[in-house]
Amino acid sequence: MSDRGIFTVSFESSLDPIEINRMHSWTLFLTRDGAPVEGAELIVAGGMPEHDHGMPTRPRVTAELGAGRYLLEGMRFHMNGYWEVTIEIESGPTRDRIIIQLNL
Ligand SMILES: [Cu+2]
Repeated sequence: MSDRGIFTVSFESSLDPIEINRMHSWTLFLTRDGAPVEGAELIVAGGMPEHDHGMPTRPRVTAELGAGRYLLEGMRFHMNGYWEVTIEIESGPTRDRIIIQLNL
């Protein structure tokens, strides 16, 4: 659930489980009030807050797959530990943010 409670985001990784130092992609699924959201702008950044560093790559949404699904490429985590992946969401006039927490 996003910070303001407007959107939900779930993800599916092309690598499951996620392996350290392997480039992979995610498919993000964006909904609002239970319905898929199309045409949104998603800006993704990640990092390890406890280590004060970001990701070694700059992941980007490269394709909209329809039905609220978005292809996120360039995912790579280079350390084990606690990561946060932050997704800034812009859909029409509505903005919100969601943080996905990962223990790798
Ligand atoms: Cu680290």
